[in-house]
Amino acid sequence: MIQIKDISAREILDSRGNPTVEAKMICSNGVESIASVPSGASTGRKEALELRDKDYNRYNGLGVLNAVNNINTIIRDKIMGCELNQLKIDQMLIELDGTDNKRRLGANALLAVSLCCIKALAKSEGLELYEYVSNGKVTMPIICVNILNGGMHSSNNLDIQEFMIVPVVPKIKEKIRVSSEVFHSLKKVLEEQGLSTGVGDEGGFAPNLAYNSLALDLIVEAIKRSGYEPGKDVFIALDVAASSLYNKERNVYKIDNREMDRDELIKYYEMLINKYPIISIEDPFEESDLESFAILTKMFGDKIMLVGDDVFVTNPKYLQYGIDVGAGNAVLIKANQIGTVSEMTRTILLAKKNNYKTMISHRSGETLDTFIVDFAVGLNIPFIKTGSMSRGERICKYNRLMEIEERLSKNKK
Ligand code: 2PG
Ligand code: MG
Repeated sequence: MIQIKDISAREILDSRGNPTVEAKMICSNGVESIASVPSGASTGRKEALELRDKDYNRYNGLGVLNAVNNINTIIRDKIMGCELNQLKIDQMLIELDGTDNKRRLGANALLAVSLCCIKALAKSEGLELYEYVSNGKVTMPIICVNILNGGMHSSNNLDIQEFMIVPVVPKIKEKIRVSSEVFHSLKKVLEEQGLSTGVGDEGGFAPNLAYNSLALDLIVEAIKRSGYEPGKDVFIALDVAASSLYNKERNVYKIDNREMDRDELIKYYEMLINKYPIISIEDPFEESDLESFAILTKMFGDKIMLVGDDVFVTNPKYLQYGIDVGAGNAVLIKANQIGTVSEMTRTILLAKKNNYKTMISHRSGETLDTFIVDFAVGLNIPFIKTGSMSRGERICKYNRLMEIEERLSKNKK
């Protein structure tokens, strides 16, 4: 039996320069593993709690010393000497925390430990992480590449948070090449129009534009300029992150400086879907409005993917509510929304059982940890979104995807 010999944590910085948790585990067989936890900006209200110190003398209150300390004391005391077993350790963490949203120890503390566990298990068997989590079958995912940033991920005037391109050429290497080419074409298109080519939190360009759908025109132009056909070689996916556009008092959404009620917003989506090669829309309504989400799914669910992020928060309970009323046909998977690998896996299984597609996702605040890529491949998650074709914390995921593809093709020979 492999035992956990030690676990320790430290405060590191994420890609926005904010503190986050890194943990290191040492096992009785000499295996060591390290994991770090990403952090969101447009978070769902029902996400597991990311424990922040709220000590405004440090990092504007965003320090994670309490979460780190929870690993170094409470969690360490509990799991030292325990069997290295994912389900058992995750269950122990959940019980040790004892709250419904991980607010005592922090989902950031729990996830760091849970990830160390699964990485240590893989290493102990001499396997890559994607091999370890796989049940024998592996799939290279379709990539959704966020080349234009708005919403809470940049300080420009775009309301829609993510404008992603989805190349459908075979092979990851080709998908990444096409994405990079379109990204660079988009830069030229923006430059020609005197628009900013500075990037947002996820590495996509973040220009001010006269209206949101102009972003789609520019992207279509960039796809064509790169020699590809929009709607054939390259499609478009959006994350509206509509909770951040919603005015609760007035029950309206604000897009292009215009207030829209639910029906107007549905018409707006209908226009976008008819005019542009859109294959996926994430969080089209604010996170508690399952009814509107279900209406949109009924209208367009057989044509495009309707992905729930803030509305389901990778939680089987909330996903089940959605399934019951037919809201969405896909779920975004973010491990830190729920806090442990086992719970994340449960959500994936529930989605698969109910024919909901899954898309694994980075967070807008990222680290160099590439675990989402290995989970995508090993758990056969058909879609991954992990940012733009710039910024090291995004690129390392694409490089890992190419590395895995190379490994898999060598294995076949
Ligand atoms: C999202 C994510 C990732 P954040 O809304 O899907 O792109 O953003 O990490 O800020 O929640
Ligand atoms: Mg989202």
